[in-house]
Amino acid sequence: MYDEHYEIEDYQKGVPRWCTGCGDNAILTAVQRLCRDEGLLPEKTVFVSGIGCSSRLPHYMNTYGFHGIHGRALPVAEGIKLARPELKVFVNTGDGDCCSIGAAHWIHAIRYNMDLTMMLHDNQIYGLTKMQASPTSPIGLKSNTTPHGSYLEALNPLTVTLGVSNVSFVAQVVDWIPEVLYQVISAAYHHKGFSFVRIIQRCPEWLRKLMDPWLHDPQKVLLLHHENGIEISSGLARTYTRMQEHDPADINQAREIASGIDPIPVGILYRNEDVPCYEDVRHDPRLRTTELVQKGLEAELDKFTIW
Ligand SMILES: Cc1ncc(C[n+]2csc(CCOP(=O)(O)OP(=O)(O)O)c2C)c(N)n1
Ligand code: SF4
Ligand SMILES: [Mg+2]
Repeated sequence: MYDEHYEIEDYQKGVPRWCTGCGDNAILTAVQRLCRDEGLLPEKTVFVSGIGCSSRLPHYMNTYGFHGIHGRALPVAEGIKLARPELKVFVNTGDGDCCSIGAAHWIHAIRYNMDLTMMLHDNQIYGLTKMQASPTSPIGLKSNTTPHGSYLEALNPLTVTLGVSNVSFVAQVVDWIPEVLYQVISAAYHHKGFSFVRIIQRCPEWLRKLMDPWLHDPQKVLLLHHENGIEISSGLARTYTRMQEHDPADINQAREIASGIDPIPVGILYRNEDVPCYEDVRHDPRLRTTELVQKGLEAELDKFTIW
């Protein structure tokens, strides 16, 4: 007998086809590190995605995976979790995949609060289909569908998520601070319930300079710190001096922080461990006693009895 032990290479598969400098590479690295650190069994771990550059992530994981249908990653993941609650299920989705075609599934997934870790790779554009505006594109962005600049204010995925009943975990992070990226994904993984992590992800192919002001000026990042939040190392604190204490239990302050886009708030905005998970409510043993099942079956059969 021996303990199974996995190295990062054991979770790697293939050579990512993302462009050089694409933020998806940083997300993949953080995820593979998490799998190694948590000793996740590849045969008990599933990565589910929709369609988009970001949704290629399951191809690069040596675990189970489901590269699904555009916008439908969440219902697939929910089905997997409901049928096999012992599996660790992750969802990787893009801003088009989640906030546009998949928006209805996103809202209901928050309310169902199933134990899933969701990463929204938000590059503020449709990357795979070559640069169409997405719901999170900034107003005025010139793209193939908005040649004169987009007309609408961007949708804020954080405030939307924080506005839905049963929300239980919301965090935001940027792809270029790997230490925080890892910590936030790890906290999301450890949260029992639906954890929503918005990752501001650079797309150097179509929006090469979009995030440059934030990338080059650490003052444009607001680090959220608290004893129940992420740990801020001395190295991080030297570079990112703009900080705010925020208790992730405080939903009102979370909503206020979430509406800020400059500086970008980074860290855990909200966490509530007490929200029930749908899979637990649904599998409530009190609802499925032998007597109740037998009574139900007899009632059904009685409908066909000829007296
Ligand atoms: C039903 C359907 N409609 C449209 C498409 C075309 N399509 C593929 S990916 C995509 C958008 C991807 O954008 P996003 O989710 O932001 O992912 P990214 O490529 O930026 O990571 C679209 C519109 C499709 N594959 N299926
Ligand atoms: S097009 Fe953008 S999102 Fe897609 S792989 Fe290239 S850099 Fe990444
Ligand atoms: Mg996108």
